[in-house]
Amino acid sequence: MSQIRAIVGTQWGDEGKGKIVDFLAKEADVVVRAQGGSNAGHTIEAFGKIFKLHLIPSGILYKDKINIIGNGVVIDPESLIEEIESLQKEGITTENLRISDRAHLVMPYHKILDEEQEKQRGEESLGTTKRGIGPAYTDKTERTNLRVCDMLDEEEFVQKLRIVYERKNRILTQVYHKTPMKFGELLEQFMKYGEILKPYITDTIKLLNDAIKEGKKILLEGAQATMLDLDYGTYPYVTSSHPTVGGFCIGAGIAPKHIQEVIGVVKSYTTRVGKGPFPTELLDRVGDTIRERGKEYGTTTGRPRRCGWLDLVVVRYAVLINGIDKIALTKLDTLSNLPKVKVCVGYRHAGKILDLFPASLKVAMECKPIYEEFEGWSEEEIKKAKEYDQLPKSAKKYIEFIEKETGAKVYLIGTGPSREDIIIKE
Ligand code: 2SA
Ligand code: GDP
Ligand code: MG
Repeated sequence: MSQIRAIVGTQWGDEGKGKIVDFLAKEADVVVRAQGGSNAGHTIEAFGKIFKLHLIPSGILYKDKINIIGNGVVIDPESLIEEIESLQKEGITTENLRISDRAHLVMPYHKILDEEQEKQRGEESLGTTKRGIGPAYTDKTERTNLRVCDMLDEEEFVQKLRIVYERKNRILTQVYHKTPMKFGELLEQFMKYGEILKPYITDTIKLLNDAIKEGKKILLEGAQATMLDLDYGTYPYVTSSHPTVGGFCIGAGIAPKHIQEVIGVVKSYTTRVGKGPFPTELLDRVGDTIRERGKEYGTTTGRPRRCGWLDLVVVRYAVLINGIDKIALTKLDTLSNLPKVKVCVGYRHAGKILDLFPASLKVAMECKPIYEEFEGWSEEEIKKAKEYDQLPKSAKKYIEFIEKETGAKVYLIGTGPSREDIIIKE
């Protein structure tokens, strides 16, 4: 029987999913990205190098694993080709990469629109990555977007581009005062991308379902996270895809019944890049210390990430929505050397206690976290530990508290950025 595991972000992203997927990929045959686009930034430290992946799944460092960019991903071919070339320069083969013929394209105008819409929102901007994600998914749901398969058929591409071209140019020139795009140039550019990417493009739904029939081990790699989900996140401060397990089924083309295990990636504290409510945010020296120690800067944009205490209201909510069985707890080392470590267990709002995340942004902004306090631990103690029992008592207390509060068992513990810095808790 095939084994499918989903790896999902439980907070606002950047929990360390890339590192966890790379670790678990050792035992897998196929790794799949199912949503998002080049807004994602997944970091893996291996062979003494740092790899920053955006569209390519985090199993790519193993040459014997198939890596699929699924139908639910929005692909900016320019960014993908750049990523392929930069991996090849590092000696990583991309022959094992497959791209869904059904995936949607991020067009140059999507990137311009993302940037311009953000500018137009002014104070109300969402803090997007400006990678064209929102406008591309908007066109997908509007049913006017171009897809990967269209790049392989000039006639189809011309016909579909013609439908949107005039209108996009009107918006670009009349609303945003940009220079108009040239039809011929766009066409030539995308035919070239199609030529370069052709060897990778295939029906990944068939590929994946054949792999399931053959009993292969498959990892579904989430990008962004539950609190950025279009439905479950802090709307409108969310991304335009579904970075939750339901979204992975749609975006990969597999039936939910095939998923056996869901692993939620939880950072030992919380970060958020971009705007929106963040009840446990630390706007003081402790927040700055965590940012510097954890190198909390956007992997794609370099933006400083907002930092705060671990919020178990958020993690509990993610456990519920995704059916999380096990937790991969990352960056325990980053939280070292603090005298006290706090964890939010509930919110106080209008005389009530909330233990799940509220729908209303206004309510979320007004929530006051209720904290439990823990003794800290030293980095030296964390770095020395190679097994669970060797971790300092205070850190074990922290971990077991997370298990008790969320109902999910901690399975992996990150003790540093490198591939080897990981403890398996049986
Ligand atoms: P978008 O660009 O439309 O998806 O932005 C909408 C919101 O989603 C957030 N978002 C992210 N949050 C955390 N990490 C992401 N990836 C990069 C990273 C981000 C970076 O790994 O660091 O480099 O800045 C990611 N992608 C999207 C985004 O901040 C908006 O709040
Ligand atoms: P992702 O988007 O969830 O894959 O996370 P990012 O790669 O954007 O951000 C996580 C950052 O933390 C990366 O720089 C990782 O190399 C790093 N990281 C992951 N796990 C650990 C850990 O356990 N300890 C430390 N110190 N760094 C980690
Ligand atoms: Mg990231």
